[in-house]
Amino acid sequence: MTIMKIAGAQLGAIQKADSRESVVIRMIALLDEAASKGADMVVYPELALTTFFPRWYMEDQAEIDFWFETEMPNAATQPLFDRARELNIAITFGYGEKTPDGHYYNTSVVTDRQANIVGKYRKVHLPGHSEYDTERAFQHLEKRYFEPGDLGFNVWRNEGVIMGMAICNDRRWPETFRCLGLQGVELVTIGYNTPSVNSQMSAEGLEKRLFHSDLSMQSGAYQNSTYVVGVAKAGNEDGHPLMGGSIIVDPDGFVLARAVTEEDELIIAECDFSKCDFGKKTIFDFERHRRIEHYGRLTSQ
Ligand code: CDT
Repeated sequence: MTIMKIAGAQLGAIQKADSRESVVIRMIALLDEAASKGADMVVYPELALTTFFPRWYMEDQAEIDFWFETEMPNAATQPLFDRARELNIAITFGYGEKTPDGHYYNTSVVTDRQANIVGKYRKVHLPGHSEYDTERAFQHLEKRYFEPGDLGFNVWRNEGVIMGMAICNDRRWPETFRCLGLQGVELVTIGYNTPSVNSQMSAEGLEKRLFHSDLSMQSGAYQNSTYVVGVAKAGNEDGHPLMGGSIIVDPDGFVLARAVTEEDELIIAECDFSKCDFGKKTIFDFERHRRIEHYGRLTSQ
């Protein structure tokens, strides 16, 4: 039976001019707060080290490369890894990854409590567009700067728990959760940067956007009998608002903790992973109840 205290470290806005070093100081402050509350693991957002740069249209490759990390840990993030090791806390966070052979991904990593990277995920569902779109109120150029992840949806047994990762838009797709659920996942960690307004529908407000975020993560948790921790980068980044709404969800789909600000904010909950067993053995016993002979369309079109 594994019980872990899991914290979500929501980050407030990161401006374009903010250095990675200044963000890491904020991440360490949240890590210290998590330690003081007895956390075993801290979950940070998508692209945690920088502003949400895909909102900016860029053509110059050197300018684009500035936003990507070529190794992890690196000089800027080593203090975060060092502090996590000192505090004996596992962490997961997202960043732009440029590989040695020149591929670009929206990536997250997870560590064990000794700060060893034990898992890596590259975002599969890239929203937005690849060329400048004059019809939108603002740009969302993930398809320009990233390739779809090439690693698939994997799980890792880390600190006694079966963990999987997803990134932002992935949370809106039941396939994400089911791929992880089929591997017995008990904890899905998700970082996100979600604009507070819809660039293509100005009438869509924050309330609906928060609802859709909750709906996606609560249903993913319930339908796969897993904990889900979704953590935002929030606040006003250079005039562009990102919503908060970070939550920790239990395997019944109930919200155990919720962020109430759009700033740096820690949420925390005790997660008893034995609570994943009941759903996995009963209503969501995939082996007994799924009818895969009728699911062919899911992968053929
Ligand atoms: N970062 C990210 O994936 N954000 C998207 C916004 C989609 S709008 C083009 C999200 O699903 O929250």
